Amino acid sequence: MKKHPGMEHDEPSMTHVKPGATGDIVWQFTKAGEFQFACLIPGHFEAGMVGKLTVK
Ligand SMILES: [Cu+2]
Repeated sequence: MKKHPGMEHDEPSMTHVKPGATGDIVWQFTKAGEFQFACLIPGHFEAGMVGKLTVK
């Protein structure tokens, strides 16, 4: 993302929200495990916009 900051992403598994707004993503997992999710805006992952979830 740092190499291509103008790159646009538009996938069903992602959403874009304005500051202070909210959005929804529906993920249907087909197997158990630990998964990471993160913001793709350059610098945001490093700033902590990342999370982990566990599917049991
Ligand atoms: Cu972000």
